[in-house]
Amino acid sequence: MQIKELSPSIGSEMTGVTYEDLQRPEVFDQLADMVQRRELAVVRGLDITPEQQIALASRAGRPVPFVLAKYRHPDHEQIMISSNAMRANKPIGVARVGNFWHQDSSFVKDPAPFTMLHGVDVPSDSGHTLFASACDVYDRMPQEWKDKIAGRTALHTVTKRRRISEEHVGLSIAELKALIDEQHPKVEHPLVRTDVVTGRPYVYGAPEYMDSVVGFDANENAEFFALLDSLIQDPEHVYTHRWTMNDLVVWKTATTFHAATDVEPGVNRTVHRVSIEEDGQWAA
Ligand SMILES: O=C(O)CCC(=O)C(=O)O
Ligand SMILES: [Fe+2]
Repeated sequence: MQIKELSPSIGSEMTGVTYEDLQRPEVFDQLADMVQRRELAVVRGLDITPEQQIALASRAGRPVPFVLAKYRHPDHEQIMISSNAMRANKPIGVARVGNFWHQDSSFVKDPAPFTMLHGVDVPSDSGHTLFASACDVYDRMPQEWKDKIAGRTALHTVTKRRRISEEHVGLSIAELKALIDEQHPKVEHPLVRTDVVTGRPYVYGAPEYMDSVVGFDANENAEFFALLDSLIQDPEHVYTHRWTMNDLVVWKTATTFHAATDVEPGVNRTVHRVSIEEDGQWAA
């Protein structure tokens, strides 16, 4: 077994381990430590079944079924199929999941703290996943802005990213926005939080999932969102995960900004996604 850091600011990678190795408490604890201290952990080439993925997730916390039933794995409700592939002219899963910078589900009151993806059919030349540490983003923020956001909260929303579906046909844009606001009321979160394990402060809020910072006027808000975008997307501090077959990728949803990149035309990409609630096992 080898462990190495994937980039200076985020991510650790474990290679040369099997599912059987992960049954050993010291190996699984090592994985937990990688996730907790480095925000993101990759186990390269882990050949596991959906049952085994769920079993691993259950040792971290409680795997929770995806909200939309039609995109759940047919035999395992805890797995969401994130895929652009078709079978018999029907999508086998949800395409274009997370193709913009975000922290998972920050628009809900209590997001699940861990996400686990298994790369079951992944291209190597596209469909990468970009990651940036929210702790590192805070550290790199100019002091003037740290002072401006200290003690503030932000309103989070899914409105900018909610997809249009059949129920929306015929609505005006204004009606659609009103409906989304009603179905997904904005939630307020502190803008700077502290990680319970590392004690590091981090920024909680990605511009695509935020409406505004409470108390900022429109100009301050636009300036802050532009600053955040530039800090998050700074190429010097982004780790690009180039998938290899069967990679298992686990991250802390609060301290990890990430974005999926496009898949080249004509190529399939399928990952199995499990969202993990805190259940007294891994601290969250
Ligand atoms: O498939 C990916 O690369 C990541 C998509 C994403 O944002 C997620 O699953 O939370
Ligand atoms: Fe995501």
